[in-house]
Order: sequence, then C-alpha cells, then structure tokens
Amino acid sequence: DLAPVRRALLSVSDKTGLVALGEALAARGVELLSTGGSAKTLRDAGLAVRDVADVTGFPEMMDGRVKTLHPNVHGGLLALRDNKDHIAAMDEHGIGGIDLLVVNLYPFEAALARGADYDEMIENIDIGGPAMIRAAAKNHGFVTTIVDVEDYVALIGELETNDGQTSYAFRQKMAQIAYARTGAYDAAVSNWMAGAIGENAPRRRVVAGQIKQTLRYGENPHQSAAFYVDGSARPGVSTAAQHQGKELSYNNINDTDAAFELVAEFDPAESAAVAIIKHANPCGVATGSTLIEAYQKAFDCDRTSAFGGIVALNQPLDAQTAAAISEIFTEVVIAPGASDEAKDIFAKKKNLRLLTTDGLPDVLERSMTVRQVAGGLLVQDKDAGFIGMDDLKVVTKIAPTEAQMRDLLFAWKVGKHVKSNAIVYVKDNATVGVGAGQMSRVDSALIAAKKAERMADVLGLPEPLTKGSAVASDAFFPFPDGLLEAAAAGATCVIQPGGSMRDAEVIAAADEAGLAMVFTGMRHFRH
Ligand code: 93A
Repeated sequence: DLAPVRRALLSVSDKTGLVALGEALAARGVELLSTGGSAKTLRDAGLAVRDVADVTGFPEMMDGRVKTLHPNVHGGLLALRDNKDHIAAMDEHGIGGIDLLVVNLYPFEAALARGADYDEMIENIDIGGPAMIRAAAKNHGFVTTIVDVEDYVALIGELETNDGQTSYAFRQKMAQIAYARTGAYDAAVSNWMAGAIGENAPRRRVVAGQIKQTLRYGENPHQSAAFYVDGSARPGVSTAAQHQGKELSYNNINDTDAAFELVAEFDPAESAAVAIIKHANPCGVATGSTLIEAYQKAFDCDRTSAFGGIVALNQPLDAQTAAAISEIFTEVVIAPGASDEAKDIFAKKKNLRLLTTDGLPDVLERSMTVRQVAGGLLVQDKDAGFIGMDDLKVVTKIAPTEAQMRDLLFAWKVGKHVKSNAIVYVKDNATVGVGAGQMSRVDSALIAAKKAERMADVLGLPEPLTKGSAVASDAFFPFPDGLLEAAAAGATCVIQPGGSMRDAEVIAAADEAGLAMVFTGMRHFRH
C-alpha cells in the first residue's frame, strides 16, 4: 500500500508554505520539479529545482496558458507503476514518474470576489492545474495529490511516519479532496458565466460552493456542519467582516442571513430600518427617521423573543443604537458599516458579534435557493417578487387610506420573510404582531394577536397595538375565519394575494367587518 515519493511537481498560485514544503521534501531527497513562479520562489530560498520546461522540452508559452500540458508531465502522473506496458512506454519516451503533485489553482474565486472584468476572469481559468490534479488523483494507487495548503502538514507527517512513502488511505483521501476542488472550481466558472450572460434557469446552474469554514456543529451539537460560499461578492453574512465575538454558529449564520435579507427590503435612503430575528423569523421590524427610533419600535413588537436575537440594520450602526442594543443579550448585529464609537460600545460586550458589510444585498437580484430532500436537491429562483402600490387591487367597498396603504405594503414586505403560514400586523411602520410557521392560518393570526396583548401588558398600554393595524397574509385566506380573527384583534385593513375559490365569501366578510382589503396577485410562501 505504501508508495515512495521520489519526484514531486509543485505548481502553486498561492505560495503560502511552499518554501517550507520544498525544504521538507528536499531534506528527504525528493527531486523537485516546478513551474515558473513556483520554481523561482523555491530557488530564491536556495532549493534545487528542475523547471517543468526542461522536462517537457517546451518553454512555458502563450502567457503561461501552456506550461504543463505535455505527455512528459501527464504520462508521469498517469502511468501505472505496476503495469509492464506503462513502464515500457515510459522507458520508450523518456518519461519520468511523478509521485507527488502539489497544485493550487489560479485564484478564480478571488478574482470573482473582487469583481474582476470579463477578460481577467477568463485569464484566471486554470486549465493545466485541474488537468494535472485530475490525472494524479485518478492514479492515486501510486500518486499523491495535494490541492490545499492546509494539507501540507499532513503530507509531511505522512512521509515521516512511512519513511518517505505515503499510504494508500492517505492518497485516496487526498484524491477525494482533489476532485472536490476541481468540481467546485468548474462550478464557480460556470456560475460566473451564467451571471455574465444572464442565464438564470436553475437547470442550467451548478449547485456547488467552496468551503469557507468548518463549523463547530450544525443546528444541534450532535450534527457536524460546514459553511460553503459561492464566491460571489454579494454583501451578506458570507462576505461580512467580523469585528468581535466568537465564531458564528450554523444557526447564527442562518439567522443573520434572514435578518439582513429582510432589512434590505427597506431603502436606506428613505428611512432607517431594523429587523430582529429569532429562529429565522422576525420578532420585530420597524423603520424610522433614525436607527434608534427604528430599533425601539422593532424591540417593542416582542421584547420577550428579542432576547438572544439577531439584529440587522439597513444603515451603518451608530453609537446610540449600539448602546440600546447592548442593553439586552444579542447574539449578532449586522449592518452596512459601524461608527468607531459604536464599535467601542460593543467592545465591552465580549460575546456579541458585530458584522459589517460593504452595502446591502440587492433584494431584486436573480439568484437561486437550494434545499435538500432525501436523494435530491430542490433548486428554485430566489423569491425576488416585488409588489408596489400600482400592483394592488382594492376589493372591498372601502379603500385603504394612504397611511393604511403604507402599513399594508410594509406588512407585505415583512410577510415575505416570515415562515408560512405568515400573518403580520403592522402599525405606523412597525410590526406589532408576527404569527409564523403555523399549520393553520387562523392560528398564526391568533398567536400574533396574543403576542400583541402580552406586549401591551409589558409596555403598560391600554390596548394592544394591533388595534387599528394593517395585516398581511402571505397566501390567500381559504376561509373567512383567519381574516375574522385579524379583525377581532383590531386590524382595519388587509393585504393578501387573493385567488381562493372562496374569495367572494372572504371579501363579503371583510365588507361586513368594515375592513379595507387589497389583493396583490402574488404569494410569498416561505418554508
Ligand atoms: O495556464 S494554465 O492553465 N496552463 C498550464 O499548462 C498550467 N500548468 C500549471 N495554468 C497552469 N498551471 C497553473 O499555474 C497551476 O495550477 C498554478 O496555479 C499556477 C502556478 O504557476 P507559477 O508556478 O508560474 O506561479
């Protein structure tokens, strides 16, 4: 099972750890072959290196597009060392075996992240690297393939343990990692091209990502987990800078994403907006002329649930808001920037994570969502549905007032981010009751109203804030019952998709209850 490492080919874009690796290999008497820049780095460190150009008999040409694509390289990687014919072919053509391949690819994903132009992206598509990786990994019966700087240590350990050889188990494990890398690499290329040419059909896209982080655990401590990124420069939890606090957990990442996507629905040029999230559902969303005003209003929707929540802002965090947020235990705060004073205030809260981004996610951007089912993946366009004033159809005898219209559209925006069945009560640009994830729409309406009653007690209000509120339902009311519960809670106007068999019955009930109701013609299920 042990295979000797006598000759190695090192060709890496990321030169991190290259010299140390080269030294460790040279110390074991391994002959080093290398390409242009890698060879230079090794030579500069005083190591003896043979140029690949010397092995192929061809200079590196066409701006490096052709350097290792040659039978003297690929034959050396692919030849079966226990096959007489293969050995004879090597002898006949003067091909020397390559026992170890160390490659990391042109930094295509990094170019993507910095928004490089088309031509630069094309030049960053590595051809020779993946070809060698796939060849060496195929021949893992004899050849060791290393594609990740982080595996250099394991490689050296392996050679030490086995006296200059590698075990089959190690080579097999590294081959598996190698194909994961080339697979993800080509997926990144394809998905970049899809974006460049406007190809959005999920069936044309590749579901793949690059690992960003191994997580301590998944949704629960007995589940292992990892965070993969698609390499796009989209502002959000995958690209945010973390200023303090311990590592984000699986649930933190999921909730932070939900929070930031929701708050991005509100244009920062129009108003400050704050969303507080628990278990991927909002427990308070509000806009205001300042962040602190929006935060207080959002917090007052459901103070109980806000404990241990995730807070997202649509404007850079300021000191006053930071001070208010630090008054209760908050897991994560994400914002498109933060002032130095705000950072100083948070610095006293060691467990609070502060994330900042370069802007907000584009909620109208066409992208895809992926969910796993047993034996498959469900892929769809992201819900970028948008409803404006002009899309609404008034279906009741009375029409909403301008203020009601504003609250209805606010509730509708929030409802898109609440797990179905979603019922959202809004008053004066703030949620005052959120009912999420119930199997019955009536229950969502009731739960949201109950929460509002409890908050009225907490805040010492004479009546719940649902009195005189606007209510949104993410999908149509199949019967009048849910609508009537909302009316009983004090809602005076309703926004919903419409489209039920019993719309006429529901509209009649709304008229009888004196409600104003509008139809959107669009549904926002979220599961
Ligand atoms: O342009 S390539 O696709 N053509 C090749 O033949 C080739 N061989 C290795 N890129 C190629 N490489 C890549 O060059 C490697 O994958 C590695 O990323 C990089 C190392 O180049 P250097 O050693 O000159 O820095």
